[in-house]
Amino acid sequence: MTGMFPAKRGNTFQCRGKQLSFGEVTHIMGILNVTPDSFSDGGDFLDVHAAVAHAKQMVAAGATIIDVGGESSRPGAMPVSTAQELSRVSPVISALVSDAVGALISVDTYKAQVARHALEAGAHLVNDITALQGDAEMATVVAEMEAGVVLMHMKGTPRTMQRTPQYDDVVGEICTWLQQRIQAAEAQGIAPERVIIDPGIGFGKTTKHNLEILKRLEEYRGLNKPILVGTSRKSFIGNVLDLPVTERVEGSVATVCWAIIHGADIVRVHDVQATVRAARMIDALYR
Ligand code: 7PM
Repeated sequence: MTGMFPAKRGNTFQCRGKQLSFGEVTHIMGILNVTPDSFSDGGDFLDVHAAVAHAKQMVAAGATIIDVGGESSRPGAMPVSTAQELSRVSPVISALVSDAVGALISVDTYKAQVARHALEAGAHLVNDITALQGDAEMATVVAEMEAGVVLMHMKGTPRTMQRTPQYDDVVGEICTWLQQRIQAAEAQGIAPERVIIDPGIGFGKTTKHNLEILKRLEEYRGLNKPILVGTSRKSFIGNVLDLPVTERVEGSVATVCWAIIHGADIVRVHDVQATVRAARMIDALYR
């Protein structure tokens, strides 16, 4: 087994009265986008019931974390206001909490005020694609609320990140960067056991970079934090397979299987049922 590192067993992530243990199984984070329906014209039409139903379906299929997001981090996407983002995510988080859906609830935001309200409404962790650098107050909010945090690597901003990203050593540079972000988080009072790391597949990386990150994923184990990987339906899969976003389920599942064997603890996905079935099988073979 040298060179391969199954997640350290018995490591427990604790936040806001909930816990997740790593090493025994792969945790599936289901993506719940609560951006307005593209069929509604102009106004912020949000179907809270549909979002909650989708979350419940993902939990029934085996997701243990639901990642609720109100702003698209799509390359080139325009930012939305704090008020707008909150009006999208709050009702959904409140409904998931009051329905005791069971999964941990993650809020996908880099805005401290959105995070604070979401955590007050009952969310457990913050998925911050800026790794606490998008808002000076975010670290304080996470620390004070005793929430978990995902520190994701991104080169540039969602608007600019895909303009010819360059690295000398993509894996080494991301490792060093994540180490610095872990230190900064802990220095700002976030408990070490509430930190999750993520190499940020697709965020300022070419297809070649994304493949290299996955090939050498075990190098991130040295940082001693649970590793989250988000490959689901991303364009590097489309580039390898020459398939549109609607046809990337198998490619996505393949990357999840690979990622588990190379050290992922959590995978962030759209297609929960297919991913859970594949992950349970790889867990049985590998862990
Ligand atoms: C267009 C491109 C739309 C990319 C949406 C995306 C990650 C994430 C996203 C990830 C963590 C998506 C992405 N990706 N958060 N948020 N890790 N922690 O496919 O890889 O949802 S946005």
